[in-house]
Amino acid sequence: MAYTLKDNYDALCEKLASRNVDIEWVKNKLKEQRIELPSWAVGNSGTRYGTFSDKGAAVTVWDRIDDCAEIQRCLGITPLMATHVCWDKTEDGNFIPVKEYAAEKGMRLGTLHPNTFSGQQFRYGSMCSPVREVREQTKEHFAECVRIARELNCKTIGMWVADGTNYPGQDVLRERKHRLFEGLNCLCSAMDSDMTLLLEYKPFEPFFYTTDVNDWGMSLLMCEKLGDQAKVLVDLGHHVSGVNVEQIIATLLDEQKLGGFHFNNRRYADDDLILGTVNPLEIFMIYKEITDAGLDGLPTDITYMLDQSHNIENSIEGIIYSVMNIQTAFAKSLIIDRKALSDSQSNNDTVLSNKLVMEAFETDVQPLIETVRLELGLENTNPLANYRNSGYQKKIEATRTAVALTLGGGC
Ligand code: LRH
Ligand code: MN
Ligand code: MN
Repeated sequence: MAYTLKDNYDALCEKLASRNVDIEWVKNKLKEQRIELPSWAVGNSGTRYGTFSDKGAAVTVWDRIDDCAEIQRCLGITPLMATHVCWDKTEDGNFIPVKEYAAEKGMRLGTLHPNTFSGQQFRYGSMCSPVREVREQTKEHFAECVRIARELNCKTIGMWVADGTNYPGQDVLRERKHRLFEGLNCLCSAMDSDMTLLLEYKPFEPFFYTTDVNDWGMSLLMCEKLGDQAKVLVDLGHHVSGVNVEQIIATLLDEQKLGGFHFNNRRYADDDLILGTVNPLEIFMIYKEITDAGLDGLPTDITYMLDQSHNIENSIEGIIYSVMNIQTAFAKSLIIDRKALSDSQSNNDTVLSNKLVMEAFETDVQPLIETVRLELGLENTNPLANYRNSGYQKKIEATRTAVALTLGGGC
């Protein structure tokens, strides 16, 4: 006799009740979870050596909205599309029709990303450039971005400062730090009081000797100076090998300075791979820190976003699969026997403490997540299968014309 979802769900609930887990609380948390979809993850993307063309890949901003709406239909927890000012406007530079079309498709526009990397003027950086005119242009761009965010009702601005240098002696590093603050301060001061600046860090690339916002320390330092409206954004791919990201998360949560995430997986550098494929323990432990902080009464108002590049896999499938992995990690973080863990930690019982955390990590939470999906009103319990059976892929392959692939140009 085959077990039904209800059988598996009931068995799981029984197990979790014995572990001091409040199942209704867990389900509510899973229902409230939201992940923003970056417009640039649908469509063709690749490496700096080339891009493989996918049949039916999104070409226009309208295609990207359609794809994000389809992803949301399958998942139910991704109603926001994050935008980039260079890429997500009409041909004549308007944003309002983009917002309106998104709304028609049941989507809202999420975090807005200014541009500091695409354009000839950025050879020596943007706000940190030694060239005064470039710094001024960048500040004007920031004012324009705030105006667009207001128009689109976006409350978060995602700032990746691509600036850096390639050679020792190329520029004066302390002066660059001053220019950085001046530029960010200009952006922050232009923002409305209900807007948040999310400051992303990255150790290297596109520059390789120094990067002006190279790690969480620099991002935190700038955010501290900028005030309450500036918070750190952690892109999981933006660390050198071996860094313990969950400890960074714990520190930022404690300082009330964790603003957002760019989710992806890395093996070597900024690989932008599907989340949960390389290191599922990391994302589980990150969510554990967030859940713990929330239970301790700390604010956990965090913007969660994917930032991936689907090079060989179908983008839509890669995104859906990533979000499913995120749901799994989050669910597992919620079912830790925290009472037993607190006791074992008090007794310095190292082995048992780790075992309790791993027990949650190793629990099959799919019956719980599947039940939540049905309670959210989704058509079925498996978003990936839902997409594969929907006919959407066939439709876009038949209706969209492939474009010639080029490497990125100006904005
Ligand atoms: C930089 C980055 C940043 C950009 C995105 C396209 O590596 O992570 O977030 O906006 O990639
Ligand atoms: Mn990123
Ligand atoms: Mn990146």
